[in-house]
Amino acid sequence: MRNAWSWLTGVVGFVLSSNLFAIQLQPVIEGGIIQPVYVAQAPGESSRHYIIEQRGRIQILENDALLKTPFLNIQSKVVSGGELGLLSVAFHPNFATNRRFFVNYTTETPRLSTVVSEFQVGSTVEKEIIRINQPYRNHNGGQLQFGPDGFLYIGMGDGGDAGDPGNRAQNVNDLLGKMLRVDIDHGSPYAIPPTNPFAQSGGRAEIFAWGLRNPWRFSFDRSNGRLITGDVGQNRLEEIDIVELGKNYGWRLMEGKLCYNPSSGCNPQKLALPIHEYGRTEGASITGGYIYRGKLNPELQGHYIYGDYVTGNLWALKIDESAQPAGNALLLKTELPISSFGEELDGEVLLVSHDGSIFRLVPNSLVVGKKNDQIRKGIENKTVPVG
Ligand SMILES: [Ca+2]
Repeated sequence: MRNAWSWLTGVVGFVLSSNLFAIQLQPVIEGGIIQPVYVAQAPGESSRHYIIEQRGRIQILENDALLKTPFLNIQSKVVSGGELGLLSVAFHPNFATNRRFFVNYTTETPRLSTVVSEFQVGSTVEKEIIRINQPYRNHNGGQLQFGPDGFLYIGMGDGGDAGDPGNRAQNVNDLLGKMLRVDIDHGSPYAIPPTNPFAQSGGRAEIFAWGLRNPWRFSFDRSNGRLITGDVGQNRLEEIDIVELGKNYGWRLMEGKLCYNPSSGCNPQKLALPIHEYGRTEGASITGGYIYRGKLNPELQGHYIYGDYVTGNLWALKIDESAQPAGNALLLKTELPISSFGEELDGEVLLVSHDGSIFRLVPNSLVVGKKNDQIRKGIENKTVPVG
């Protein structure tokens, strides 16, 4: 489907000057998918992309064509809309042989809840891993990822509404507002990794870290195993956190590096503060991405690619060897509703636009000839060097 001409004319966004980051968005798919919220590849399947539609389907894009039959259709179980829906998929590290995969969705049957379930290719049997009641319709987290330790990580938001009225994120006896970690290869339906901070006592054994507001999207750096999340803010600050075992990321005591509740005099001493934050002039809802480890954009090596759902800004935050931020750069003002990012098997990073498109980050230098006439969104030249 994609020939050389369509590849060239299909590139949206261009950069007028040669610059440290000359990045554009190359369409992977435009149209045929409804409200995509995630894209993933499965181990060993480089020609396939699994596209998660919020309403409750997973479509397969194979060699640039959508397959007629969805990979999964659980629309009858899923309540969708706003922050609800089928929110992500994670393939078992041994998927190529065991065919096991996991999904995270919200349901209203019998009551509003997050469900993480396991399926196996070729079977319609659903094995429920965990079900967590949701007090409100927003802040459901939704990301699943397997860590380098082989455990399944589950991002849980504070359950809503605004300001975490039940103070759930700070309550270690509640699974909301947490990063959870479970071992789905042992136990039934799972075992607790023995190094989880409350594996023995003191709180819910599934907790890996807490004090999160809504870790909508998180990922692992494939180079060093670091867990990095965007945490969606309340009224003032969007933040990026490096999430480590047993740490408290502050919410609702703090929003970013500011006191939230109490509004002054909060004590940050025992809290882990974000490595980066931004305010309302830049965006209003962070979408966490991936540390870039691909080949197409060598200048992005080691940068955390992330964006904002509301403004469409796309950034790269350099993170150094000691996990410290080393410069943030605005790559593009896309004006796209950036619902997610995805990482391909070869490390390239994809951007998911909620309005029905998926793009790959590619360098400007790959484009030859005249500037393309299919720029849809008025993407500006706003790349700036790291500084
Ligand atoms: Ca925080």
